[in-house]
Order: sequence, then structure tokens, then C-alpha cells
Amino acid sequence: MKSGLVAVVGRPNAGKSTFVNAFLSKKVSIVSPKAQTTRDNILGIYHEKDLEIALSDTPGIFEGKEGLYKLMLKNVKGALQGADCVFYLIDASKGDNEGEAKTIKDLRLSIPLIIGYNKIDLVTVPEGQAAREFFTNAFPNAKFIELSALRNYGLAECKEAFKAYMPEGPAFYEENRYSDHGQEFMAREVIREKMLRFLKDEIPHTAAVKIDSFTKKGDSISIEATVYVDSKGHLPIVVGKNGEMVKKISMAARQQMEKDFHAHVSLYLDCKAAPNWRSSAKWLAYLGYAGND
Ligand SMILES: Nc1nc2c(ncn2[C@@H]2O[C@H](COP(=O)(O)OP(=O)(O)OP(=O)(O)O)[C@@H](O)[C@H]2O)c(=O)[nH]1
Ligand SMILES: [Mg+2]
Repeated sequence: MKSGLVAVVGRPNAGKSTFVNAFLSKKVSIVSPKAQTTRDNILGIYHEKDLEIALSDTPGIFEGKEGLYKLMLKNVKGALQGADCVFYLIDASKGDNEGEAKTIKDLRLSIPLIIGYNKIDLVTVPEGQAAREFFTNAFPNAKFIELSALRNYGLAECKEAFKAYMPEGPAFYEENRYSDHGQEFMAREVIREKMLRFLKDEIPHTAAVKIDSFTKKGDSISIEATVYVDSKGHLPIVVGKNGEMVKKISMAARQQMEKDFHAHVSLYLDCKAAPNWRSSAKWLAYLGYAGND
């Protein structure tokens, strides 16, 4: 039996969460077209006969001065520490090979590196070839894989590459367990996903969601949650005219949860202001962003 941990890292929006979901054929991590979607390390667990691969989806590598961003970067470093190899994902469509190489070097990795050149559906064949040449020169010991997480292309090659670095060991997770987070965490994330979809600009990035109560009875789940925004001025935008925006977010989140949880879901969503929560250790802890490294 082989079992081990792959740290999936890269810049915001590279497609890390899309990749982890595609690799598992299960949704364990939310995805959005906006950068800085993932805030926590989320473990996705892949099972096969005699093989267990835990993939750690991480926040995008990004430096910001707020406590939240420092915690996010700490999460990335934490994931690298315990991993058997690192899967560094690149958004090929950005065409920033030099910048990506610098970010990889800055990580000062001491574990094997696999470079995933993602979103190849958006680049030409010569661009892909040039990238392969560039990265194999810059990182001669690394493996370079072209893939499209969105189109499920290149995933088998990734699996073989990960497998080669998985040590002999026992299965650490039950076979039916595919994430280290439960439904309550996923409920919070799904609400954030819908906020990222419906709210413009920085508002969803500066907001947080707290699940106040999560009650499961048979196949019914009842959830009370609060959206905390960074400043009072954001409240009317999140609530919307006659409460339309919060209703829209809540309805979309509820429908998504019913699909993901195979349950009847009732969701009550409130909105409050928590000025500057991203820089307050107390607020970060209250909202579940502290001590998760
Ligand atoms: N065209 C194309 N789009 C992709 C591919 N993979 C991911 N995307 C899109 O890229 C966007 C970002 O994807 P995410 O999976 O949220 O990216 P992430 O790296 O987890 O982002 P953060 O959590 O913000 O760091 C989404 O709109 C995805 O649909 C791909 O292979 N091709
Ligand atoms: Mg993500």
C-alpha cells in the first residue's frame, strides 16, 4: 500500500481547487473566477486499491498586510511542510513563465516538485512547448505536466507522477472519506462561493461567513448563518434593495447544498458588520481563521 500527501500550491486563480475536485470527481473545495477564493487548507482524499493520495488544496500564494492574508500564506507553508511532493499549478493563460519560476524558487522547496501547466485549453501548442522548454531548463529535477483541470485533461498523468512519490504506508482515512472537512464547513464555503458569484469587486473578499447553527434531522438540515462584512458601508450592498441580494445568495447557496448534501436544506442568512475583522486576531478566531495551520 502506498499513501502520502501532495501539497497543491500556486498563485491565486491558477485552478488549484478545480484540480482537486476534478482529481477526486467530488466537490471538496469551492471554485470561482475571482482570485483568493480558498482561504483554508482543504484536504481531498483519493482512494484506489493499494493507493491513498491526500491532496492539500491551499490558498493562492499572495502577500497582503492583513492578518487574514498572513494566515493564508501560513497555511500554504504548513501544507508544504508535511507533504511528500508539491504540485505547483500555473495558469498557462497568464503567460508569466518567468514570474512563476521566481515564485517557485522563493518557496525554497526541499521536497520533489511537479509543475502543473494548467488551463492548456487556453494556450496554443507553441506556447505550451515553449513553457515546457523553459520550465525543464529552470527546474531540471522537476516533472512538467500540461493539463486542463476544467476539461479533465492530463489527470491520469498527474496521478502517476504523484504515485511515484507516495511512500509505502497504511491507509490513513476510511475509504468513504474524501475530505477532512464536514458539511458545516462546506455550508460556509458554499455561501462564500455564491457571494463571490453575485457580489462585485472586493466585497466578497472582505467578507466572512459564520455558521451560527447547523442542525441535522433525518434528511433535513437547518442552517442559520451570518455574513460579516468589513465595513458598515458594505451592508446595504450585501443586503440589496428590499433584501433581494441576500435572498439571491441564500437561495443559490441552499440549492447548491441540497445538491451536494442530498438533503432538504433550510437556510436563514443574516448580515452584520464586523469592521476590520481581517486585521483582528479576535475576529479571525471567531470566524474560524485562526489556529488552522
Ligand atoms: N479554461 C480553464 N479554466 C480553468 C481551468 N482550471 C480552472 N479554471 C478556472 O479558473 C478559475 C479559478 O479556479 P479555482 O479552482 O477557483 O482557482 P484556485 O487556484 O483554487 O484559486 P484561489 O483559491 O483563489 O487561489 C475558475 O473560473 C475555473 O473555472 C482550466 O483548465 N481551463
Ligand atoms: Mg482555490
